[in-house]
Amino acid sequence: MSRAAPPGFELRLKTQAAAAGFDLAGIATLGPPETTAHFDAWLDAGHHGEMGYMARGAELRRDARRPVEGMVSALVVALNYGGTQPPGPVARYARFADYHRVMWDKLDGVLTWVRGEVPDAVGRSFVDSGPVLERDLARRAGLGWFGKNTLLIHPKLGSFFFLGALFLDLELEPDAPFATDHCGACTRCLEACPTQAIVAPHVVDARRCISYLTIELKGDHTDEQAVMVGDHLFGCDICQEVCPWNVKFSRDASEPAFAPRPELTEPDIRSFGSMDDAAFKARYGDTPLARAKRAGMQRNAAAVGNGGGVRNDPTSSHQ
Ligand code: B12
Ligand code: SF4
Repeated sequence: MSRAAPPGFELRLKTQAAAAGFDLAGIATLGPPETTAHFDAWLDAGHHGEMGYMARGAELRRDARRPVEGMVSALVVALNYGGTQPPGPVARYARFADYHRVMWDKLDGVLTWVRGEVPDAVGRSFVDSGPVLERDLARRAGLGWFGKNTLLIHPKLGSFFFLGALFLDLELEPDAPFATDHCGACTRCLEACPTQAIVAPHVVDARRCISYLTIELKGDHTDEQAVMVGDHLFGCDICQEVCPWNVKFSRDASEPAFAPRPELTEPDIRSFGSMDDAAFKARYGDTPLARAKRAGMQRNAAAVGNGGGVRNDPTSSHQ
């Protein structure tokens, strides 16, 4: 059973989120996403590739009240991870320890505060971890618009941030959804993507996306996929790097846990070939690279080593 929150609770909740270090915070009412039709079309087109979990969790994603019974509102947050770093073979979000724990700990801290205010309140944190269309929720909470590269963009922060949500069984006054779209006639991200993965504005075919090919795809690369990977070892930021909103508004991360590690900013790509499981775990076990596992990283390193392609220089033709 959901219940009402005390007067003025919403503002104090967002103040707590800011105190926890989140850069953006807003409140949304849980319910069917406004973008369900886009999600369904994406699935129907097979754009999810081998990410079976996207199709399996589809029914839950079609209504944000379904993943956890009794939840009616969400505090939606964003945490900047720093778009100011130079390009490199590892995407910026993966150059430090895995972000999920950092976000969960902060959200847990906010939930502890909530329980101080409403003692029997129930909450559940989501960080890229559940069957939730996080960008839909974030736009509804007022955090930004859907860029044509599909990233959620905030007009004063760009898009180099993680999203997370604290679902609550409290009835909260929602913030106004982010109503405007600031992409205008720009198409830089579509043009810059070296694999043409943005098949239409707002639509990424994951099967062509370097991020998918180096992180989510299991098994070997086909020759064509190895060429598409180019010199990307893990993830890809090109469609964000070229975005004028990032060029102008990206800032250094203030979260100490997001300080880039040398072995991830300038990795020794050849070292992956001879690495055993124990060495991989010791070096990368607490980082996002663990998701691809040693075998996936060796596959990626081989694709890079074969000179699969030349990195697009996003600054050469678009600035
Ligand atoms: C699956 C997934 C991927 C897949 C598919 C990406 C994709 N575009 O769908 C792959 C592996 C390729 C991927 C890559 C990346 N990802 Co990812 N990913 C997800 C995940 C788990 C689900 C996304 C999803 O639901 N996709 C389905 C499609 C249909 O949804 P969508 O693209 O988000 O589109 C929504 C809207 O744009 C809108 N929409 C769709 N079509 C249209 C058309 C119009 C006209 C309009 C107006 C709207 C609209 O409706 C959709 C549904 O709400 C989310 C976490 C989560 N649970 O939400 C993280 C998430 C989206 N990823 C994230 C990140 C950081 C990345 C990378 C930058 C990582 C990297 N550096 O390599 C890249 C970016 C590549 C890109 N351009 O998307 C962040 C994005 C933060 C942000 N600022 O937006 C998220 C939110 C994780 C997090 N919690 O922080 N990702
Ligand atoms: S590069 Fe241009 S079109 Fe793409 S997301 Fe940024 S503003 Fe929108």
